[in-house]
Amino acid sequence: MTLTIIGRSSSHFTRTARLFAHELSVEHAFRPVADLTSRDVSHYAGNPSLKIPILETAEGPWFGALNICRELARRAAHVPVIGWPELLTDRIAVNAQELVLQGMSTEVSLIMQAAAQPNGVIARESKAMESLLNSLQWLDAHLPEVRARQAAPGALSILDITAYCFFTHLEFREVTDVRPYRALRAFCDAYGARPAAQATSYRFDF
Ligand SMILES: N[C@@H](CCC(=O)N[C@@H](CS)C(=O)NCC(=O)O)C(=O)O
Repeated sequence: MTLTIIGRSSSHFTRTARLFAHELSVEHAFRPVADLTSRDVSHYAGNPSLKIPILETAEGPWFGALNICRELARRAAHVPVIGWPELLTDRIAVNAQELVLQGMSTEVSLIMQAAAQPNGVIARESKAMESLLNSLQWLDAHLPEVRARQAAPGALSILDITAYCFFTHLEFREVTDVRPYRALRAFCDAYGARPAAQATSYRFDF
């Protein structure tokens, strides 16, 4: 059975898994979920949380972007040095990873809440938005120093991948004006040159 990533080309958690698969040259298919408001578990390859991405394998589904990355690494023929979140020990680096993953989840909540409103507008005055903007400011100030002090320079870093997928998604979904975050922009411009980033650019599947 072909490995299949189920998700959406417009989803940052899906892109994390797909970008990682490309980096590791793991052959896989991609199947988009048509409607993220669906409450039918079968539309999410059996994921009871009704979330994407899912990795479909002969043994069954794997739920969640980072679990998928770990399973892809176990199946890859050649595995580079990988900067997994649990290997980060520096306080600023682990805080950066936390803020990126939490920011991705906060963004999902804002977008899903907006989709449930008749006007479809993102709640810009909400605490969730303030959390997101505070986190972006913090990341803009700290990500460059974290990246400069990486324990394993040149490793395929989950912090880099998730930060890239997170920040570029804010721009893609027009969640906020990203122009003030110059360090994050510079990082994404450089990271976006990677073939795996270019092969997974955001778009709406339907
Ligand atoms: N913990 C999950 C979170 C995945 C997630 O929030 N995915 C979003 C799309 S990027 C989703 O399924 N949204 C639909 C919803 O929240 O109902 C992971 O790490 O993959």
